[in-house]
Amino acid sequence: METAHSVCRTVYLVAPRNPDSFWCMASSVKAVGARALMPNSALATLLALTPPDLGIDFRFCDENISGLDPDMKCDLVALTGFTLHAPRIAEISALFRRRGIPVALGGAFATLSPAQAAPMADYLFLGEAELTWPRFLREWVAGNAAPLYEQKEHVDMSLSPPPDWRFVRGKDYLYFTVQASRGCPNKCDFCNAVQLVGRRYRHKSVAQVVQEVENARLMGAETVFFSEDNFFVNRAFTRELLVSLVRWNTALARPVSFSCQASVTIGADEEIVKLMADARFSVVFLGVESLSADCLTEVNKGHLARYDARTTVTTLSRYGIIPFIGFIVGFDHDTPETFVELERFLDETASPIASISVLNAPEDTPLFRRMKDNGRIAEEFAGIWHFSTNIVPTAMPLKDLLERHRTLFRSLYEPDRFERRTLAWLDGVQYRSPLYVNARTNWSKMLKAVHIFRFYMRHPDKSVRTMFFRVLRKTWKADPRRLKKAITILSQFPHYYSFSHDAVWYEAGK
Ligand code: B12
Repeated sequence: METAHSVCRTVYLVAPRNPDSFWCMASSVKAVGARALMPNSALATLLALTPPDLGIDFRFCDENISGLDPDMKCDLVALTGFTLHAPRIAEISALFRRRGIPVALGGAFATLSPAQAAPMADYLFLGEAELTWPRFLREWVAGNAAPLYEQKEHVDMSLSPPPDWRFVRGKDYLYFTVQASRGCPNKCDFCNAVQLVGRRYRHKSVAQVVQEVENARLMGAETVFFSEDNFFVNRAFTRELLVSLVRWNTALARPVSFSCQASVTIGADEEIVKLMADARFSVVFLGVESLSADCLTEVNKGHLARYDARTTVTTLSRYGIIPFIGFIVGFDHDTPETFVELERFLDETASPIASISVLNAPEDTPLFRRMKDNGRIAEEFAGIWHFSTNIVPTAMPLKDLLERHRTLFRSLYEPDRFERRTLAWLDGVQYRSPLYVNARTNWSKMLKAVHIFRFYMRHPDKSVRTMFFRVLRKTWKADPRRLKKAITILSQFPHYYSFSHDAVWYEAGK
Protein backbone atom coordinates (compact mmCIF):
# COMPACT_ATOMS: atom_id res chain seq x y z
CA MET A 1 0.00 0.00 0.00
CA GLU A 2 1.20 3.50 -0.82
CA THR A 3 1.82 5.83 2.14
CA ALA A 4 1.76 9.58 1.87
CA HIS A 5 5.55 9.62 2.25
CA SER A 6 6.21 7.20 -0.59
CA VAL A 7 4.60 9.49 -3.19
CA CYS A 8 7.24 11.75 -4.67
CA ARG A 9 6.02 15.35 -4.72
CA THR A 10 7.30 18.07 -6.95
CA VAL A 11 7.50 21.68 -5.78
CA TYR A 12 8.08 24.48 -8.27
CA LEU A 13 9.99 27.34 -6.59
CA VAL A 14 9.35 30.62 -8.37
CA ALA A 15 10.85 34.11 -7.97
CA PRO A 16 8.72 36.53 -10.00
CA ARG A 17 10.35 38.86 -12.46
CA ASN A 18 11.24 42.35 -11.31
CA PRO A 19 9.30 45.21 -12.74
CA ASP A 20 11.56 48.02 -13.95
CA SER A 21 12.73 49.02 -10.56
CA PHE A 22 15.37 51.48 -9.57
CA TRP A 23 17.15 48.99 -7.40
CA CYS A 24 17.42 46.25 -10.00
CA MET A 25 20.05 48.34 -11.76
CA ALA A 26 19.14 46.81 -15.10
CA SER A 27 21.49 48.97 -17.21
CA SER A 28 24.50 48.33 -15.00
CA VAL A 29 23.74 44.60 -14.89
CA LYS A 30 23.62 44.60 -18.68
CA ALA A 31 26.78 46.69 -18.95
CA VAL A 32 28.86 44.00 -17.26
CA GLY A 33 27.23 41.14 -19.17
CA ALA A 34 25.28 39.67 -16.22
CA ARG A 35 21.55 38.90 -16.31
CA ALA A 36 20.29 39.98 -12.90
CA LEU A 37 21.57 41.73 -9.83
CA MET A 38 21.37 38.95 -7.23
CA PRO A 39 19.92 35.47 -6.88
CA ASN A 40 16.90 35.00 -4.62
CA SER A 41 18.03 33.87 -1.22
CA ALA A 42 14.54 33.20 0.18
CA LEU A 43 13.97 30.29 -2.20
CA ALA A 44 17.51 28.99 -1.70
CA THR A 45 16.87 29.10 2.06
CA LEU A 46 13.58 27.17 1.68
CA LEU A 47 15.46 24.51 -0.29
CA ALA A 48 18.01 24.23 2.49
CA LEU A 49 15.24 23.99 5.12
CA THR A 50 13.49 21.08 3.40
CA PRO A 51 13.72 17.84 5.38
CA PRO A 52 15.54 15.39 3.08
CA ASP A 53 13.51 12.41 4.28
CA LEU A 54 10.40 13.81 2.55
CA GLY A 55 12.03 13.06 -0.81
CA ILE A 56 10.61 16.21 -2.38
CA ASP A 57 11.69 16.95 -5.91
CA PHE A 58 12.23 20.63 -6.75
CA ARG A 59 12.03 22.64 -9.95
CA PHE A 60 13.18 26.23 -9.95
CA CYS A 61 12.56 29.42 -11.85
CA ASP A 62 14.00 32.87 -11.33
CA GLU A 63 11.99 34.75 -13.89
CA ASN A 64 14.78 37.29 -14.15
CA ILE A 65 16.96 34.60 -15.68
CA SER A 66 14.66 32.17 -17.47
CA GLY A 67 11.04 31.99 -18.50
CA LEU A 68 8.37 30.49 -16.29
CA ASP A 69 7.10 27.12 -17.50
CA PRO A 70 3.31 27.49 -17.21
CA ASP A 71 2.87 23.78 -17.98
CA MET A 72 5.30 22.60 -15.32
CA LYS A 73 4.19 19.28 -13.88
CA CYS A 74 4.21 19.90 -10.17
CA ASP A 75 2.13 19.42 -7.03
CA LEU A 76 2.77 22.81 -5.48
CA VAL A 77 4.08 26.19 -6.53
CA ALA A 78 6.05 28.11 -3.89
CA LEU A 79 6.16 31.82 -4.64
CA THR A 80 8.10 34.61 -3.00
CA GLY A 81 8.27 38.38 -3.57
CA PHE A 82 8.25 41.97 -2.35
CA THR A 83 5.23 44.27 -2.60
CA LEU A 84 6.35 45.50 -5.98
CA HIS A 85 6.08 41.92 -7.28
CA ALA A 86 2.40 41.68 -6.24
CA PRO A 87 0.88 42.04 -9.75
CA ARG A 88 3.15 39.33 -11.15
CA ILE A 89 2.54 37.11 -8.10
CA ALA A 90 -1.20 37.39 -8.80
CA GLU A 91 -0.69 36.35 -12.43
CA ILE A 92 1.53 33.38 -11.66
CA SER A 93 -0.75 32.23 -8.89
CA ALA A 94 -3.83 32.41 -11.12
CA LEU A 95 -2.03 30.51 -13.88
CA PHE A 96 -1.29 27.49 -11.69
CA ARG A 97 -4.45 27.53 -9.63
CA ARG A 98 -6.44 27.35 -12.87
CA ARG A 99 -4.67 24.03 -13.45
CA GLY A 100 -5.66 22.91 -9.94
CA ILE A 101 -2.12 23.30 -8.57
CA PRO A 102 -2.02 24.90 -5.11
CA VAL A 103 0.17 27.89 -4.37
CA ALA A 104 2.22 28.61 -1.24
CA LEU A 105 3.12 32.27 -0.85
CA GLY A 106 5.58 33.92 1.53
CA GLY A 107 8.05 36.81 1.72
CA ALA A 108 7.81 40.57 2.27
CA PHE A 109 4.58 41.09 0.30
CA ALA A 110 2.72 38.26 2.03
CA THR A 111 3.98 39.27 5.47
CA LEU A 112 3.34 43.00 5.16
CA SER A 113 0.06 42.82 3.24
CA PRO A 114 -1.63 39.55 4.27
CA ALA A 115 -5.12 40.73 3.35
CA GLN A 116 -4.06 41.47 -0.22
CA ALA A 117 -1.94 38.34 -0.49
CA ALA A 118 -4.40 35.82 0.99
CA PRO A 119 -6.63 35.56 -2.11
CA MET A 120 -3.55 34.69 -4.16
CA ALA A 121 -2.51 31.71 -2.03
CA ASP A 122 -3.72 28.34 -0.82
CA TYR A 123 -1.04 28.39 1.85
CA LEU A 124 -0.02 31.77 3.17
CA PHE A 125 3.21 32.24 5.12
CA LEU A 126 3.70 35.21 7.39
CA GLY A 127 7.11 36.09 8.77
CA GLU A 128 10.30 34.12 8.65
CA ALA A 129 9.88 30.48 7.69
CA GLU A 130 12.75 28.61 9.30
CA LEU A 131 10.24 26.82 11.56
CA THR A 132 7.06 26.89 9.50
CA TRP A 133 8.32 25.67 6.10
CA PRO A 134 9.59 22.26 7.33
CA ARG A 135 6.42 21.85 9.44
CA PHE A 136 4.21 22.77 6.52
CA LEU A 137 5.95 20.30 4.20
CA ARG A 138 5.40 17.44 6.62
CA GLU A 139 1.74 18.37 7.04
CA TRP A 140 1.26 18.90 3.31
CA VAL A 141 2.80 15.53 2.47
CA ALA A 142 0.56 13.95 5.10
CA GLY A 143 -2.44 15.69 3.55
CA ASN A 144 -3.34 17.95 6.45
CA ALA A 145 -1.70 21.31 5.73
CA ALA A 146 -3.37 24.47 7.07
CA PRO A 147 -4.10 27.56 4.96
CA LEU A 148 -2.06 29.88 7.22
CA TYR A 149 1.42 29.50 8.70
CA GLU A 150 2.51 32.38 10.83
CA GLN A 151 5.92 32.37 12.43
CA LYS A 152 5.73 35.00 15.12
CA GLU A 153 9.12 34.06 16.47
CA HIS A 154 12.21 35.70 14.98
CA VAL A 155 14.56 32.76 14.86
CA ASP A 156 17.96 32.39 16.33
CA MET A 157 20.02 32.91 13.18
CA SER A 158 22.20 29.91 13.87
CA LEU A 159 19.09 27.87 12.98
CA SER A 160 18.93 29.45 9.54
CA PRO A 161 20.87 27.12 7.25
CA PRO A 162 23.17 28.31 4.47
CA PRO A 163 21.11 28.88 1.33
CA ASP A 164 21.19 25.95 -1.06
CA TRP A 165 22.28 27.49 -4.36
CA ARG A 166 22.01 24.28 -6.42
CA PHE A 167 19.78 25.89 -9.07
CA VAL A 168 21.80 29.04 -9.47
CA ARG A 169 24.67 29.82 -11.85
CA GLY A 170 27.19 32.37 -10.62
CA LYS A 171 27.76 33.96 -14.00
CA ASP A 172 24.13 35.01 -14.32
CA TYR A 173 24.36 37.42 -11.40
CA LEU A 174 26.34 40.52 -10.58
CA TYR A 175 26.41 39.81 -6.84
CA PHE A 176 25.74 36.85 -4.57
CA THR A 177 24.07 37.44 -1.24
CA VAL A 178 24.96 36.34 2.25
CA GLN A 179 22.73 37.34 5.13
CA ALA A 180 24.77 37.47 8.33
CA SER A 181 22.14 39.06 10.55
CA ARG A 182 18.52 40.13 10.91
CA GLY A 183 16.76 42.66 13.10
CA CYS A 184 17.03 46.40 13.35
CA PRO A 185 17.07 48.19 16.72
CA ASN A 186 16.02 51.53 15.18
CA LYS A 187 12.47 52.77 14.77
CA CYS A 188 12.66 54.91 11.64
CA ASP A 189 9.13 56.00 10.80
CA PHE A 190 9.18 55.18 7.11
CA CYS A 191 10.67 51.69 7.23
CA ASN A 192 8.90 48.37 7.60
CA ALA A 193 11.99 46.26 8.17
CA VAL A 194 11.07 45.92 11.84
CA GLN A 195 7.75 44.30 10.95
CA LEU A 196 9.63 41.74 8.91
CA VAL A 197 12.68 41.00 10.96
CA GLY A 198 11.95 42.51 14.36
CA ARG A 199 13.97 44.89 16.50
CA ARG A 200 16.15 42.26 18.18
CA TYR A 201 19.47 42.06 16.38
CA ARG A 202 20.42 38.44 15.72
CA HIS A 203 23.41 37.14 13.83
CA LYS A 204 24.87 33.91 12.52
CA SER A 205 28.19 32.79 13.93
CA VAL A 206 31.29 34.12 12.20
CA ALA A 207 32.16 30.57 11.11
CA GLN A 208 28.69 30.17 9.53
CA VAL A 209 29.03 33.44 7.65
CA VAL A 210 32.51 32.66 6.36
CA GLN A 211 31.26 29.25 5.22
CA GLU A 212 28.41 30.93 3.31
CA VAL A 213 30.83 33.33 1.69
CA GLU A 214 32.97 30.36 0.66
CA ASN A 215 29.87 28.59 -0.74
CA ALA A 216 29.08 31.69 -2.78
CA ARG A 217 32.66 31.81 -4.07
CA LEU A 218 32.44 28.17 -5.11
CA MET A 219 29.29 29.05 -7.07
CA GLY A 220 31.34 31.62 -8.97
CA ALA A 221 30.59 34.74 -6.92
CA GLU A 222 33.07 37.56 -7.37
CA THR A 223 31.25 40.06 -5.21
CA VAL A 224 29.25 39.11 -2.15
CA PHE A 225 26.56 41.51 -0.95
CA PHE A 226 25.68 41.30 2.74
CA SER A 227 21.92 41.41 2.54
CA GLU A 228 21.05 42.89 5.89
CA ASP A 229 19.51 46.28 6.37
CA ASN A 230 22.53 47.50 8.30
CA PHE A 231 25.91 45.76 8.36
CA PHE A 232 27.11 47.69 11.40
CA VAL A 233 24.82 47.18 14.38
CA ASN A 234 26.89 45.14 16.81
CA ARG A 235 30.50 46.35 16.72
CA ALA A 236 32.04 43.28 18.36
CA PHE A 237 30.40 40.94 15.85
CA THR A 238 31.20 43.09 12.82
CA ARG A 239 34.81 43.41 13.91
CA GLU A 240 35.22 39.68 14.48
CA LEU A 241 33.59 38.93 11.15
CA LEU A 242 35.83 41.38 9.31
CA VAL A 243 38.99 39.96 10.90
CA SER A 244 37.94 36.48 9.69
CA LEU A 245 37.08 37.75 6.23
CA VAL A 246 40.50 39.39 5.92
CA ARG A 247 42.16 36.09 6.87
CA TRP A 248 39.93 34.07 4.55
CA ASN A 249 40.29 36.40 1.56
CA THR A 250 44.05 36.78 1.96
CA ALA A 251 44.52 33.05 1.44
CA LEU A 252 42.85 33.19 -1.97
CA ALA A 253 44.68 33.74 -5.23
CA ARG A 254 41.62 35.59 -6.53
CA PRO A 255 40.04 37.35 -3.59
CA VAL A 256 36.35 38.10 -3.47
CA SER A 257 34.96 41.64 -3.14
CA PHE A 258 32.22 42.64 -0.73
CA SER A 259 29.52 45.23 -0.45
CA CYS A 260 26.89 45.99 2.15
CA GLN A 261 24.32 48.49 3.39
CA ALA A 262 25.08 50.66 6.39
CA SER A 263 24.13 53.91 8.04
CA VAL A 264 26.45 56.85 8.72
CA THR A 265 27.53 55.35 12.04
CA ILE A 266 29.96 53.12 10.19
CA GLY A 267 32.34 55.88 9.12
CA ALA A 268 32.78 57.18 12.64
CA ASP A 269 34.73 54.01 13.40
CA GLU A 270 37.97 54.14 11.50
CA GLU A 271 39.19 50.75 12.70
CA ILE A 272 36.09 49.11 11.21
CA VAL A 273 36.51 51.03 7.94
CA LYS A 274 40.17 49.97 7.65
CA LEU A 275 39.22 46.35 8.31
CA MET A 276 36.57 46.61 5.61
CA ALA A 277 39.14 47.93 3.17
CA ASP A 278 41.50 45.10 4.15
CA ALA A 279 38.72 42.53 3.67
CA ARG A 280 38.11 44.03 0.19
CA PHE A 281 34.83 45.85 0.62
CA SER A 282 34.53 47.86 -2.55
CA VAL A 283 31.12 49.51 -2.12
CA VAL A 284 28.90 50.54 0.80
CA PHE A 285 25.28 51.53 0.18
CA LEU A 286 25.19 54.33 2.69
CA GLY A 287 21.84 55.49 4.05
CA VAL A 288 22.51 59.16 4.84
CA GLU A 289 18.87 60.10 4.07
CA SER A 290 19.19 63.79 5.00
CA LEU A 291 21.81 66.34 5.99
CA SER A 292 19.31 68.13 8.22
CA ALA A 293 18.90 67.12 11.86
CA ASP A 294 15.31 68.41 11.73
CA CYS A 295 14.43 66.15 8.82
CA LEU A 296 16.01 63.12 10.51
CA THR A 297 14.21 63.87 13.76
CA GLU A 298 10.92 64.30 11.90
CA VAL A 299 11.02 60.61 10.86
CA ASN A 300 12.40 59.33 14.15
CA LYS A 301 15.90 58.97 12.77
CA GLY A 302 17.32 61.63 15.07
CA HIS A 303 19.85 59.14 16.45
CA LEU A 304 21.83 59.66 13.22
CA ALA A 305 21.96 63.42 13.60
CA ARG A 306 24.93 63.24 15.96
CA TYR A 307 27.04 61.60 13.26
CA ASP A 308 28.68 63.75 10.63
CA ALA A 309 27.79 62.43 7.18
CA ARG A 310 30.77 64.24 5.69
CA THR A 311 33.20 62.40 7.99
CA THR A 312 31.67 59.03 7.14
CA VAL A 313 31.77 59.64 3.42
CA THR A 314 35.32 60.94 3.38
CA THR A 315 36.61 58.21 5.70
CA LEU A 316 35.16 55.45 3.51
CA SER A 317 36.51 57.21 0.42
CA ARG A 318 40.01 57.66 1.83
CA TYR A 319 40.10 53.91 2.39
CA GLY A 320 39.07 53.30 -1.20
CA ILE A 321 35.53 52.13 -0.38
CA ILE A 322 33.03 53.73 -2.74
CA PRO A 323 30.05 55.13 -0.83
CA PHE A 324 26.83 54.81 -2.81
CA ILE A 325 24.93 57.48 -0.94
CA GLY A 326 21.20 57.29 -0.37
CA PHE A 327 19.41 60.61 0.13
CA ILE A 328 15.72 61.22 0.58
CA VAL A 329 13.88 64.43 -0.25
CA GLY A 330 10.33 65.43 0.56
CA PHE A 331 10.60 65.84 4.34
CA ASP A 332 8.46 68.52 5.95
CA HIS A 333 11.63 70.37 6.95
CA ASP A 334 13.09 70.39 3.45
CA THR A 335 13.33 73.71 1.63
CA PRO A 336 14.37 74.64 -1.90
CA GLU A 337 17.88 75.17 -0.43
CA THR A 338 18.00 71.44 0.48
CA PHE A 339 18.53 70.49 -3.15
CA VAL A 340 21.43 72.91 -3.48
CA GLU A 341 22.99 71.60 -0.26
CA LEU A 342 22.79 67.99 -1.41
CA GLU A 343 24.48 68.81 -4.68
CA ARG A 344 27.18 70.83 -2.91
CA PHE A 345 27.76 67.99 -0.46
CA LEU A 346 28.28 65.48 -3.26
CA ASP A 347 30.63 67.82 -5.11
CA GLU A 348 32.63 68.70 -2.02
CA THR A 349 32.98 65.09 -0.87
CA ALA A 350 33.66 64.01 -4.48
CA SER A 351 31.04 61.29 -4.23
CA PRO A 352 30.47 59.84 -7.68
CA ILE A 353 27.34 57.83 -6.91
CA ALA A 354 24.25 58.95 -5.04
CA SER A 355 20.65 58.01 -5.31
CA ILE A 356 17.98 60.51 -4.37
CA SER A 357 14.54 59.10 -3.52
CA VAL A 358 11.35 60.88 -2.66
CA LEU A 359 10.05 60.14 0.84
CA ASN A 360 7.21 57.63 0.77
CA ALA A 361 5.05 56.14 3.48
CA PRO A 362 4.74 52.39 2.98
CA GLU A 363 1.49 51.03 4.40
CA ASP A 364 1.65 49.88 7.99
CA THR A 365 4.59 52.10 8.89
CA PRO A 366 4.32 54.73 11.64
CA LEU A 367 4.80 57.37 8.94
CA PHE A 368 1.81 56.05 7.00
CA ARG A 369 -0.38 56.14 10.09
CA ARG A 370 0.73 59.66 10.94
CA MET A 371 0.14 60.90 7.40
CA LYS A 372 -3.23 59.15 7.27
CA ASP A 373 -4.30 60.73 10.56
CA ASN A 374 -3.33 64.11 9.14
CA GLY A 375 -5.17 63.49 5.88
CA ARG A 376 -1.90 63.54 3.99
CA ILE A 377 -2.01 60.24 2.13
CA ALA A 378 -2.59 60.99 -1.53
CA GLU A 379 -5.88 59.51 -2.72
CA GLU A 380 -4.44 58.45 -6.02
CA PHE A 381 -0.90 57.31 -6.28
CA ALA A 382 -0.01 56.35 -9.81
CA GLY A 383 3.62 57.20 -9.35
CA ILE A 384 6.70 55.13 -9.29
CA TRP A 385 8.23 54.35 -5.94
CA HIS A 386 11.42 56.37 -5.60
CA PHE A 387 10.33 59.04 -8.09
CA SER A 388 7.05 60.14 -6.62
CA THR A 389 5.27 59.91 -3.31
CA ASN A 390 2.02 58.86 -1.70
CA ILE A 391 2.45 61.70 0.81
CA VAL A 392 0.91 65.11 0.28
CA PRO A 393 3.97 67.32 0.88
CA THR A 394 3.80 70.50 2.96
CA ALA A 395 7.25 71.95 2.33
CA MET A 396 6.43 72.69 -1.29
CA PRO A 397 3.78 71.64 -3.80
CA LEU A 398 4.19 68.09 -5.15
CA LYS A 399 4.87 69.37 -8.65
CA ASP A 400 7.70 71.51 -7.32
CA LEU A 401 9.17 68.71 -5.26
CA LEU A 402 9.23 66.32 -8.20
CA GLU A 403 10.63 68.96 -10.52
CA ARG A 404 13.48 69.83 -8.14
CA HIS A 405 14.15 66.14 -7.58
CA ARG A 406 14.34 65.50 -11.29
CA THR A 407 16.59 68.51 -11.90
CA LEU A 408 18.98 67.49 -9.14
CA PHE A 409 19.13 63.86 -10.25
CA ARG A 410 19.72 64.82 -13.86
CA SER A 411 22.35 67.36 -13.08
CA LEU A 412 24.26 64.88 -10.90
CA TYR A 413 24.52 62.46 -13.78
CA GLU A 414 25.43 64.89 -16.49
CA PRO A 415 28.52 63.11 -17.83
CA ASP A 416 30.95 65.98 -17.21
CA ARG A 417 29.83 66.46 -13.59
CA PHE A 418 29.98 62.74 -12.94
CA GLU A 419 33.46 62.68 -14.48
CA ARG A 420 34.66 65.49 -12.20
CA ARG A 421 33.41 63.74 -9.07
CA THR A 422 34.82 60.39 -10.18
CA LEU A 423 38.32 61.71 -10.90
CA ALA A 424 38.34 63.70 -7.66
CA TRP A 425 37.21 60.63 -5.72
CA LEU A 426 39.99 58.54 -7.25
CA ASP A 427 42.48 61.28 -6.33
CA GLY A 428 41.34 61.19 -2.72
CA VAL A 429 42.00 57.48 -2.11
CA GLN A 430 44.89 57.20 0.29
CA TYR A 431 44.85 53.53 1.23
CA ARG A 432 45.12 50.42 -0.87
CA SER A 433 44.24 47.07 0.62
CA PRO A 434 47.05 44.52 0.21
CA LEU A 435 44.40 42.34 -1.42
CA TYR A 436 44.17 44.80 -4.29
CA VAL A 437 47.91 45.03 -4.60
CA ASN A 438 48.59 41.29 -4.62
CA ALA A 439 45.55 39.82 -6.39
CA ARG A 440 46.30 37.82 -9.50
CA THR A 441 44.64 38.72 -12.78
CA ASN A 442 41.02 37.72 -12.65
CA TRP A 443 39.99 36.83 -16.19
CA SER A 444 36.32 36.87 -15.42
CA LYS A 445 36.64 40.43 -14.12
CA MET A 446 38.60 41.30 -17.25
CA LEU A 447 35.72 39.96 -19.30
CA LYS A 448 33.34 42.21 -17.39
CA ALA A 449 35.62 45.14 -18.20
CA VAL A 450 35.44 44.16 -21.89
CA HIS A 451 31.63 44.14 -21.63
CA ILE A 452 31.67 47.61 -20.09
CA PHE A 453 33.99 48.82 -22.81
CA ARG A 454 31.65 47.46 -25.50
CA PHE A 455 28.63 48.89 -23.72
CA TYR A 456 30.06 52.39 -23.66
CA MET A 457 31.34 52.19 -27.24
CA ARG A 458 27.79 51.46 -28.34
CA HIS A 459 26.18 54.07 -26.13
CA PRO A 460 24.00 56.35 -28.28
CA ASP A 461 24.98 59.50 -26.37
CA LYS A 462 28.31 60.93 -27.50
CA SER A 463 28.92 62.81 -24.25
CA VAL A 464 28.65 59.51 -22.35
CA ARG A 465 31.10 57.78 -24.69
CA THR A 466 33.68 60.55 -24.46
CA MET A 467 33.31 60.79 -20.69
CA PHE A 468 34.12 57.07 -20.42
CA PHE A 469 37.31 57.31 -22.47
CA ARG A 470 38.41 60.51 -20.77
CA VAL A 471 38.04 58.98 -17.30
CA LEU A 472 40.03 55.94 -18.38
CA ARG A 473 42.75 58.02 -20.02
CA LYS A 474 43.13 60.44 -17.13
CA THR A 475 43.09 57.63 -14.57
CA TRP A 476 45.74 55.73 -16.50
CA LYS A 477 47.92 58.83 -16.66
CA ALA A 478 47.46 59.64 -12.96
CA ASP A 479 48.02 56.11 -11.66
CA PRO A 480 47.14 52.90 -13.57
CA ARG A 481 46.50 51.12 -10.26
CA ARG A 482 43.34 53.19 -9.92
CA LEU A 483 41.81 51.64 -13.03
CA LYS A 484 39.94 48.86 -11.21
CA LYS A 485 38.13 51.34 -8.99
CA ALA A 486 37.46 53.61 -11.94
CA ILE A 487 35.83 50.72 -13.78
CA THR A 488 33.73 49.81 -10.74
CA ILE A 489 32.41 53.38 -10.65
CA LEU A 490 31.94 53.55 -14.40
CA SER A 491 29.98 50.30 -14.35
CA GLN A 492 27.37 52.00 -12.13
CA PHE A 493 26.94 55.08 -14.25
CA PRO A 494 24.71 53.54 -16.97
CA HIS A 495 22.05 52.72 -14.39
CA TYR A 496 21.91 56.18 -12.85
CA TYR A 497 22.22 57.90 -16.18
CA SER A 498 19.39 55.99 -17.80
CA PHE A 499 17.15 56.50 -14.79
CA SER A 500 17.88 60.17 -14.39
CA HIS A 501 17.40 60.84 -18.08
CA ASP A 502 14.31 58.73 -18.64
CA ALA A 503 11.43 61.18 -18.38
CA VAL A 504 8.84 58.41 -18.16
CA TRP A 505 9.58 57.94 -14.49
CA TYR A 506 8.78 61.50 -13.62
CA GLU A 507 5.82 61.93 -15.89
CA ALA A 508 4.26 58.87 -14.27
CA GLY A 509 4.61 60.48 -10.87
CA LYS A 510 2.69 63.59 -11.73
C1 B12 B 1 18.54 41.83 -0.35
C2 B12 B 1 17.42 42.85 -0.49
C3 B12 B 1 17.22 43.37 -1.75
C4 B12 B 1 17.95 42.92 -2.98
C5 B12 B 1 17.10 41.80 -3.65
C6 B12 B 1 17.93 40.65 -4.11
C7 B12 B 1 17.05 39.47 -4.53
N1 B12 B 1 17.31 38.94 -5.65
O1 B12 B 1 16.16 39.05 -3.86
C8 B12 B 1 17.95 44.22 -3.82
C9 B12 B 1 19.11 45.08 -3.41
C10 B12 B 1 17.95 44.03 -5.31
C11 B12 B 1 16.67 44.84 -3.29
C12 B12 B 1 15.93 45.72 -4.01
C13 B12 B 1 14.74 46.25 -3.58
N2 B12 B 1 14.22 46.15 -2.37
CO1 B12 B 1 15.00 45.05 -1.02
N3 B12 B 1 15.67 44.13 0.43
C14 B12 B 1 16.63 43.25 0.60
C15 B12 B 1 16.79 42.87 2.08
C16 B12 B 1 17.90 43.74 2.67
C17 B12 B 1 17.07 41.41 2.38
C18 B12 B 1 16.14 40.41 1.69
C19 B12 B 1 16.73 39.04 1.76
O2 B12 B 1 17.41 38.59 0.85
N4 B12 B 1 16.51 38.33 2.87
C20 B12 B 1 17.04 37.01 3.08
C21 B12 B 1 15.93 35.97 2.93
C22 B12 B 1 16.41 34.60 3.37
O3 B12 B 1 14.89 36.38 3.77
P1 B12 B 1 13.42 36.72 3.22
O4 B12 B 1 13.46 37.12 1.81
O5 B12 B 1 12.75 37.57 4.20
O6 B12 B 1 12.77 35.25 3.26
C23 B12 B 1 12.39 34.65 4.48
C24 B12 B 1 10.90 34.80 4.78
O7 B12 B 1 10.37 36.01 4.30
C25 B12 B 1 10.28 33.60 4.17
N5 B12 B 1 9.88 33.59 2.77
C26 B12 B 1 10.22 34.39 1.77
N6 B12 B 1 9.63 34.00 0.64
C27 B12 B 1 8.92 32.89 0.90
C28 B12 B 1 8.15 32.08 0.09
C29 B12 B 1 7.51 30.97 0.64
C30 B12 B 1 6.69 30.08 -0.22
C31 B12 B 1 7.67 30.69 2.03
C32 B12 B 1 7.07 29.49 2.62
C33 B12 B 1 8.44 31.51 2.83
C34 B12 B 1 9.06 32.61 2.27
O8 B12 B 1 11.27 32.60 4.32
C35 B12 B 1 12.59 33.15 4.31
C36 B12 B 1 13.36 32.52 5.43
O9 B12 B 1 12.88 32.93 6.68
C37 B12 B 1 15.37 43.28 2.63
C38 B12 B 1 15.35 43.73 4.08
C39 B12 B 1 14.97 42.63 5.01
N7 B12 B 1 15.31 42.84 6.22
O10 B12 B 1 14.37 41.62 4.68
C40 B12 B 1 14.98 44.42 1.70
C41 B12 B 1 13.49 44.60 1.34
C42 B12 B 1 12.90 43.24 1.12
N8 B12 B 1 13.54 45.36 0.10
C43 B12 B 1 12.59 46.20 0.02
C44 B12 B 1 12.38 47.08 -1.08
C45 B12 B 1 11.29 48.11 -0.92
C46 B12 B 1 13.16 46.98 -2.22
C47 B12 B 1 13.01 47.84 -3.48
C48 B12 B 1 11.58 47.96 -3.95
C49 B12 B 1 13.66 49.19 -3.20
C50 B12 B 1 13.33 50.27 -4.18
N9 B12 B 1 12.86 51.37 -3.63
O11 B12 B 1 13.50 50.15 -5.36
C51 B12 B 1 13.88 47.08 -4.48
C52 B12 B 1 13.05 46.17 -5.38
C53 B12 B 1 13.91 45.24 -6.16
C54 B12 B 1 13.17 44.38 -7.10
N10 B12 B 1 13.22 43.12 -6.89
O12 B12 B 1 12.55 44.85 -8.02
C55 B12 B 1 11.69 46.18 1.22
C56 B12 B 1 10.42 45.39 0.87
C57 B12 B 1 9.18 46.01 1.42
C58 B12 B 1 7.98 45.45 0.73
N11 B12 B 1 6.87 46.00 1.10
O13 B12 B 1 8.00 44.58 -0.07
C59 B12 B 1 12.60 45.52 2.27
C60 B12 B 1 11.90 44.75 3.38
C61 B12 B 1 13.50 46.63 2.88
C62 B12 B 1 12.76 47.59 3.77
N12 B12 B 1 13.32 47.86 4.88
O14 B12 B 1 11.73 48.14 3.50
N13 B12 B 1 16.38 44.40 -2.09
